Amino acid sequence: MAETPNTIKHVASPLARQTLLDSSLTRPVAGVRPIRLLPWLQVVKIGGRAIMDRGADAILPLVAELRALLPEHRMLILTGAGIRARHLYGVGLDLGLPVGSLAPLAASEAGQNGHILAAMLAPDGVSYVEHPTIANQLSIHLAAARAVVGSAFPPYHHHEFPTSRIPPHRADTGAFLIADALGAAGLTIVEDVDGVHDADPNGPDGATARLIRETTSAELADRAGPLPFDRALVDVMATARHIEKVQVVNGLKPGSLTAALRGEHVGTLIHTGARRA
Ligand code: GWN
Ligand code: ATP
Repeated sequence: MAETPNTIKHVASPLARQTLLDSSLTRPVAGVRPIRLLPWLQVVKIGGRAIMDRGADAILPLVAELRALLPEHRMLILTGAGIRARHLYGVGLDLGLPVGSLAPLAASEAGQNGHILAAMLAPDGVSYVEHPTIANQLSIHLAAARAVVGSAFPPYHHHEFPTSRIPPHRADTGAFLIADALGAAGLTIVEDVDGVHDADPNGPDGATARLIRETTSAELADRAGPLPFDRALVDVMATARHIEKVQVVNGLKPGSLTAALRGEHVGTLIHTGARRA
């Protein structure tokens, strides 16, 4: 009787016979640059505390600006969590809740701000879309509308890293991770300050704080002191695959976001670790 070849049982894979733990073995396969899924997409992160918590005075002019940008750009607008999450951290930490319990609760506040912003843009065809929709169905939604709104928080939930008691991966990090994963054209972070300063402009040394017009994620990693975004953003910028620079702009100054999306240098430009192909 002829021998039955058993090759059909094997799936050819360059990674089949080696450990995934040795990067010198995986690099020929895993070291290639990923494709850009949505290269025409502009991601815009709107500060929860910096913009949304200020209410109508800050939100309405920004809504008008976003509305005017719709014919020009296709956007994923992501909102941060703001003051309600800070209150939640206070209560939760007082009770001793672990970071993995706090992360999804804070994330829901970012979602609430997104629902508010999307409601204001509803007459323009803009809707809030859920995390799973952003992950899997963004393209069809952006074929139907020029922009959508979502939560900027990453859904790490109970898997949040226990490196600190406050969730280290918050809205700025989440916005960057999704922008880089989608291979978006850019990320603009909308704050209530003109950009990154050498000290907190609203802190004790605020009077002498100077704007840093251009910097790198490596320089920011070496800089002690607070930043206008989560520190984890600096880490994820270092290993970025697509997003080469991020601009931080002042959303309280009308026209700043528009200028940034047109490629003008109006705030702080931060160069990441990603290199042009
Ligand atoms: O609830 O406002 O998405 O888009 O991180 O998870 O905590 O969830 O646990 O699709 O999946 O509160 O319910 O909530 O903000 O995150 O969402 O209305 O499973 O559309 O159900 O990854 O919105 O919410 O908070 O973003 O950031 O139902 Mo909300 Mo958020 Mo809605 Mo979403 Mo989380 Mo879902 Mo989710 Mo949960
Ligand atoms: P979220 O979206 O998570 O609610 P946010 O982006 O709206 O947050 P903050 O996290 O409060 O807002 O960050 C903005 C604030 O960061 C500024 O108002 C400023 O006072 C402060 N800040 C701290 N350090 C700096 C710095 N080095 N340069 C500029 N601003 C800084």
